[in-house]
Amino acid sequence: MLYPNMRELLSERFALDDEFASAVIGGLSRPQKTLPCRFFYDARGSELFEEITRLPEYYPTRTETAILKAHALDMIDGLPDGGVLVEFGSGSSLKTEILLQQLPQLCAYVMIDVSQAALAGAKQRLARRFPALDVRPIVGDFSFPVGLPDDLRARAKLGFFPGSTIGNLTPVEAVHLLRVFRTALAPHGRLIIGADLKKDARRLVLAYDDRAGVTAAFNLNVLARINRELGADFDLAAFRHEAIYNPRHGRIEMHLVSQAEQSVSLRGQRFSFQAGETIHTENSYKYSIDQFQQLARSADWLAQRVWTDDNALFSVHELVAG
Ligand code: AVJ
Repeated sequence: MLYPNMRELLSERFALDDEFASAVIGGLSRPQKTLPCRFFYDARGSELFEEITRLPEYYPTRTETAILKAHALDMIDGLPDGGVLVEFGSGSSLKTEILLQQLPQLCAYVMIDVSQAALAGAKQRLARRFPALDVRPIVGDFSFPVGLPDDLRARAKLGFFPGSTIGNLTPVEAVHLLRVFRTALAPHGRLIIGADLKKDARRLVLAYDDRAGVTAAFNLNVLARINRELGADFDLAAFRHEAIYNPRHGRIEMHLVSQAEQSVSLRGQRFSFQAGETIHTENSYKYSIDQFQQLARSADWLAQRVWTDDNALFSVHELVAG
């Protein structure tokens, strides 16, 4: 069957360009300039993110991986033999292997990602490691309702959404996404989802403003991408990375701060910056366990078990469709 999704249908280069261009122009036209954080992940940006996950200051990836390793058996005990594991935004599927190791009777692993290349690479690696596993890649944006393959639709399903990617969304958007997942996993779906925990603001800021400057390079890279792909003339040296904790919203915000009064041209339009004006490039919401369980309830999920590390840095939640 055909999986209806925008990116597959619009995979012509010009159409993707158009989506990128209109999002950038729209974002830079607002009073508080913004850029959607999904545009960080071009080839260079994905490389820089991989580097971030290995930084001493960036605790989420290694902490979540340790939680998954310690509790994988518990996490998958709700999935009967012949069930389906569905991962939203699977990327390289590295964390998934921790669960797959414990799932010998799995019927299929459905991996959904916008990157055809990432899916192909992951499929190859999984074929070697788990030769009996039925791997079903779906190229698509997981934030649109995803139709699962017909033959798997009636199977028991366990969703997997690690990485605290949910934190990039506002709470309203997060509730919407959790509803989309509930529909994709229906009936009787379960979801294992990672969420970064609230903690000391200094520790949070350091995780997003590392000493080696990798996160700064990651943030600035989006301007290089706009220059290259949309022909803009951002002077990268005239912008500075900034990460702040916004306690009112309970989120880390990343900004690019204009170091001088300047203007940038893009597709025949000029965008002016005052000295000190920022482009807001990312939010990363932090939830206490209670807050996250409440968010899940707002999307008609029942919060069941939750696993954390000894230092209460990160949480992995089990949600069951209510
Ligand atoms: C991929 C969304 C989990 O918010 O921590 C890391 C992205 N940005 N450093 C996060 C990110 C800057 C990351 N997520």
